[in-house]
Amino acid sequence: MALVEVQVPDIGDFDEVTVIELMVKVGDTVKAEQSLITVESDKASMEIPSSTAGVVKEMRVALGDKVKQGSIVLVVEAQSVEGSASSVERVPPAAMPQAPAAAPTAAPTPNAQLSTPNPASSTIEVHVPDIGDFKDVVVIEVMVKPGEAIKVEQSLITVESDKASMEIPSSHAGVLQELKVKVGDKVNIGDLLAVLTVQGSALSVERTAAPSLPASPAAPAAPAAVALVAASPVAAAAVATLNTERPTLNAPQGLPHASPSVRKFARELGVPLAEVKGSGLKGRITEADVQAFTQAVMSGAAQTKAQAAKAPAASGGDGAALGLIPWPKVDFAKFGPIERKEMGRIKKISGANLLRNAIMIPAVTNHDDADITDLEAFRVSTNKENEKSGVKVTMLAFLIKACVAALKKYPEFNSSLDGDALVYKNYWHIGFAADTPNGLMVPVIRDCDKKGVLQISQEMGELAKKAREGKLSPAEMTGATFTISSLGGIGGKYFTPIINAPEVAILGVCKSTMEPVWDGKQFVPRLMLPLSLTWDHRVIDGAAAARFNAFLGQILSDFRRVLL
Ligand code: CAO
Repeated sequence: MALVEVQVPDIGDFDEVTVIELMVKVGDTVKAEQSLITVESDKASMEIPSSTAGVVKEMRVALGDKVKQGSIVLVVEAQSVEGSASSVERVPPAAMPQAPAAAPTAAPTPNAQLSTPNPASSTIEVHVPDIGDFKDVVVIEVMVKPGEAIKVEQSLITVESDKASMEIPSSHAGVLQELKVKVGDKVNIGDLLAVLTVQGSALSVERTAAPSLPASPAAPAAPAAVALVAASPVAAAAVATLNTERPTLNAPQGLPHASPSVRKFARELGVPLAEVKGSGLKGRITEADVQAFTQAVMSGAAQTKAQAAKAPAASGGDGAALGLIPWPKVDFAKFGPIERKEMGRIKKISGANLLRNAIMIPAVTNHDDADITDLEAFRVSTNKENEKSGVKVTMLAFLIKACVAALKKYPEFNSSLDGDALVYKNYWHIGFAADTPNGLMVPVIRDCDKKGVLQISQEMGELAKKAREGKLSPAEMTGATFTISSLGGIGGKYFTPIINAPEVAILGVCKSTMEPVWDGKQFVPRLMLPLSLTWDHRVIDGAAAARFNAFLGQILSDFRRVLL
């Protein structure tokens, strides 16, 4: 087994590029051509592959180091090389097809074929320059648009292979007349990129070196002379000297800061890289960052911007997906002192659900009053009798039983929409809204048709306690067929509750009050309970809703009807 020092190969005119990612560590087994590190200039990034298979024994570079051709990247104990363990060979990767070709460094040499009489204006075709062994590189960004004035060396597009990305700058100044490529196109050396209109002759504007390009046909005659000129190849070193004020670790402008392989990985997963937070050097996005982002989105802990636009969050998103005008952005601090507090998890989740239900369900609310004078008297006396048992019978428990009777009589209220079909449920699980310090929760009491008021009261007390303590299990919050939201203990007259999809109706209950009710002969004091029934108009008609409320009222005024 021989120890082999793997060096940075010929990377053209890239001089002193920065190590921005270490892709292997001591002890790793590497294959030939496996990427070892990523290096980056201000215009290109590329991965340096190993020419030797073996086990990494020593890393000779660290993040942030500057390297150039011949720098030793690491020492590998080669698997297939004979020799003593102490012998050290220096082996640069044989060929580095991933590296961009050398930039032209020669002084500008006017291309004779460009010669034209000095016309008032001429056009220049800008072609893909010699980019070394890169084949079918993908255009991942177009940085200019037609009509734009282009400066010499201004980047026109960014291209990317699976191992390197680079910006292709223009070698000429002029106005971009036409762009011949778009994002996603694959380009090769010599492909036409753009047509520029230049003032004066093409020669008069040519200031940078013309890269070695295939010979091209001569331009048509003036005034619209067409000259075939290549864009300057990536020429990191050359470009860097023109842009010394730019930090060397910048990603290509406008692109997330990530290596080509990470970008490819993100593309394959459909991850919007611009939304991924980089944990690497200077915020660089690593493969682990992309994985973590994917996991967060899959688990529902995070949303992509596209998802957020489709399913606006509790705050309302920006409404763009609904074709609405943008949500008003106000600097509240302008008007007085403010304090910003992030909403809790439960509020965010319930907010998003409520918003969807409010937007998607054509909901109507019917208000009615139920005479609960006798029922309340019965409840109070029952509680007095049961004082010692510790179980308090609540009005809500009676309401649940009354609702089950009404749901049985009007089964569409206990159904759910499934496409064009209605699913009728032959079980009666009732959810009740519980106000908790963390936000609104809806525990579910199962099989209310089989349980008495006492048992329902008891279960409700236990579930409400669990809800307030944040201890409800998912099973205790799912499966409801109908929901009751009672504000009776707090106050109010009527309100319009939002249906808890996929249920099709919800009953809102407010505080009962003594009211004068006309009995046909006189006004008598009766305890009246305000009911607000919200229903899904796709499933239920107004008449059915009125009947449901009326039936509920009859039961509550004479609870013996539950038995009928
Ligand atoms: N009219 C008048 N008084 C009522 C009443 C009504 N409809 N319902 C209950 N009360 C009274 C009770 O008599 C009791 O009074 P006492 O303490 O004097 O006995 C008090 O209010 C508390 O009632 P309760 O113990 O029976 O509790 P509850 O059934 O009213 O409420 C629960 C339980 C979990 C529903 C409640 O704690 C809660 O969280 N309510 C809020 C629900 C909510 O937020 N809904 C809105 C959702 S939409 O945003």
